[in-house]
Amino acid sequence: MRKMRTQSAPWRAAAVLASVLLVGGVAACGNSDTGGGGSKDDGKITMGFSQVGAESGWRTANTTSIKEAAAAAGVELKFDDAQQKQENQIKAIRNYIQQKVDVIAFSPVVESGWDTVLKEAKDADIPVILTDRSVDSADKSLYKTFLGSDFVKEGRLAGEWLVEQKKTASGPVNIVELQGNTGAAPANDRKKGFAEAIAANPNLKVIASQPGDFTRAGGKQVMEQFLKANPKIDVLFAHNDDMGLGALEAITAAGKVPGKDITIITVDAVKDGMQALADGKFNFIAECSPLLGPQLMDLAKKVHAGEQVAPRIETEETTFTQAQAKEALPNRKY
Ligand code: GZL
Repeated sequence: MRKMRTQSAPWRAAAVLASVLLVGGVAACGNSDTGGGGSKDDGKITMGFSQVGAESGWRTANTTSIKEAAAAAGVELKFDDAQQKQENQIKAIRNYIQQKVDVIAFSPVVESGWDTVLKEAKDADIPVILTDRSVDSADKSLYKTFLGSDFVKEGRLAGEWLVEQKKTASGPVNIVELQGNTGAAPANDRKKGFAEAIAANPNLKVIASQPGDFTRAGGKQVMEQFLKANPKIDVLFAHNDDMGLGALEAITAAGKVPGKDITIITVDAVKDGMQALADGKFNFIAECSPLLGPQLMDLAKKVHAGEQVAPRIETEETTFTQAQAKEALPNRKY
């Protein structure tokens, strides 16, 4: 049997280091052969998530839901806040492709301009899930599924409630509208649904409609302009609670009573909005649930495993009057 040559200590250390690096290298190569690249041997999947920003109470609740659900599901989450800029989301998605994550999920800040980067993800064999907001890409193979709300329905429910409330109005009912950020799916679709619904009563007229970017500051600033330019405003339709809450400050500062002098309808039903509704400052809210985290993690595991998933998964939502808000508030999760 050949006598093993004992090596000196430095040579032995070098040999150990070389073997460790070799094994490590094989493991890394092995990972890159598993398609997504992010999978660890422990079976955990890695998700790269690009979030719109932190513009509203809804967004904060949505981020919390995603982070908590990832932890509960054992999904390794890489999270990026795009500060409401599409170029930041595109940069984050490209980073996730470079890092070879297993799944990419994101809430597109606007509907258009995604085809190039989504094609890069497809070419890298990384499945993409759209959550909350959708894109207008004609090529539906660029993403596996959409998980979120029907924004047109939310706008329609808001409009239908107003039509019912104003069915006995004899003269014009002047409506001002605070839109979400320009080009965003919820802004485009809520505007569409609301307009379709109020067409039932020709007395209902949108006399001004501007973006308030889904923020309280934006809602306050634009409402101040509306109040200066329009002596008679009967209704405010805000695409989210936060812009409605910002508008409250402007309405009160103008010496008007919100919820009475000006009927206020919003969307989301976050806690602060529901409190304003229960307090009589808002009149109606169409719910938009931010609690998408658990469903998103289930979908991520399915698409990573190559399972077929439905192309569109809509969340269950309802609406609230002032009385219903008083009743629901104690049990609201967000
Ligand atoms: C809707 C979501 C919207 C919320 C706003 O799903 O994209 O963005 O309605 C949020 O509060 O800013």
